[in-house]
Amino acid sequence: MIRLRKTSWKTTDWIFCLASFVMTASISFQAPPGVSAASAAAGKAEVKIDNFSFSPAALKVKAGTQITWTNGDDIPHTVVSDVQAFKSKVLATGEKFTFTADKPGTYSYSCSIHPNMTGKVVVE
Ligand SMILES: [Cu+2]
Repeated sequence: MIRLRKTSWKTTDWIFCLASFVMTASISFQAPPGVSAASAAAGKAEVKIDNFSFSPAALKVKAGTQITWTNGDDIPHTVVSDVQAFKSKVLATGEKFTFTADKPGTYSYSCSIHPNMTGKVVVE
């Protein structure tokens, strides 16, 4: 009798413990990823430089977005706005250039080494 009661208490304790762990885990797993995923999507954009072209060639972002160009070519390139709103140094293979697009407008840019390489950023 005593042993049976003890066993049933243990089982209840174990289930309660497991249930509270699952609840705590699901709460702590739900909140942070949802928040960070949303802010990452709104705040950052990527442009790849590959095979003598910018990809995407035309990028539309919201004001305040941080844009990163990465040179994936074996050849050095630059990222220079037509009106000098931004200007990178010469980027070697794998190097990055970052510009935070604060002001709305259309920014045409090119590679100063290869002027036929052009791109456009539209900031809303
Ligand atoms: Cu270039």
